[in-house]
Amino acid sequence: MDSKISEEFVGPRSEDTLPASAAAAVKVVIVGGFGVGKTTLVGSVSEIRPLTTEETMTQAGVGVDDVAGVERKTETTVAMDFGRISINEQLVLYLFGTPGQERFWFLWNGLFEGALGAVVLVDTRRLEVSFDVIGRLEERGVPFVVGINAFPDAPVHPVEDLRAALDIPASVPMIDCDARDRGSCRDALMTLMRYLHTLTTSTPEPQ
Ligand SMILES: Nc1nc2c(ncn2[C@@H]2O[C@H](COP(=O)(O)OP(=O)(O)O)[C@@H](O)[C@H]2O)c(=O)[nH]1
Ligand SMILES: [Mg+2]
Repeated sequence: MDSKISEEFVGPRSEDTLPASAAAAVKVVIVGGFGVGKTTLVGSVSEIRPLTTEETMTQAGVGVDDVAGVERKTETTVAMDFGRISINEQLVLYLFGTPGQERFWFLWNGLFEGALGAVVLVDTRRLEVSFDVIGRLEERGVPFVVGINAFPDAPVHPVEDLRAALDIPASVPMIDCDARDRGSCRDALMTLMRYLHTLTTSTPEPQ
């Protein structure tokens, strides 16, 4: 990442400066259907002012974006969210939130380039909005973990029921996650990092 570019985006804040010890930068993508909390998550954990391309939803989205269950949502992400979090002195994650709406899927190619993994956010009131996104990650072979975002009026299901409903393999971590809570989002990202680590250290299945 060109630091000059991010300075332009975020302005001169002292925490924008990466520690000299930062040795590894990892790209992580935050995905999920419309209104599941992607922009909220990036905003909660980012140590730089997140870049977001949130726009007031216009008439153009009427009948195209499914707002059932998120009627109070008045803004939508038109291109992406971008943030940064330092996991420790050496490891920095760059977070890219991708729009869930199908009409933005052409952006996926660019956004997934070089990404090591993804966090899929789901809203238990509307699981179906994340189905397609999960299918696309599986097609591309992008490793992911699932964050079950806690909306107050959302039905609580045992995680194994959610796993079955979303058809998520037993090996893929599923965790509770409150997109508004920094610690909770950080835990979700740590779960992804640990999962990626197990994938690189586990022996491949015999062919
Ligand atoms: N109660 C609650 N509301 C949330 C949570 N995450 C997001 N929201 C709200 O849900 C709406 C959609 O979130 P947003 O981050 O814009 O979704 P996106 O379309 O996935 O980027 C916003 O009004 C958020 O304030 C959460 O964990 N709990
Ligand atoms: Mg958004």
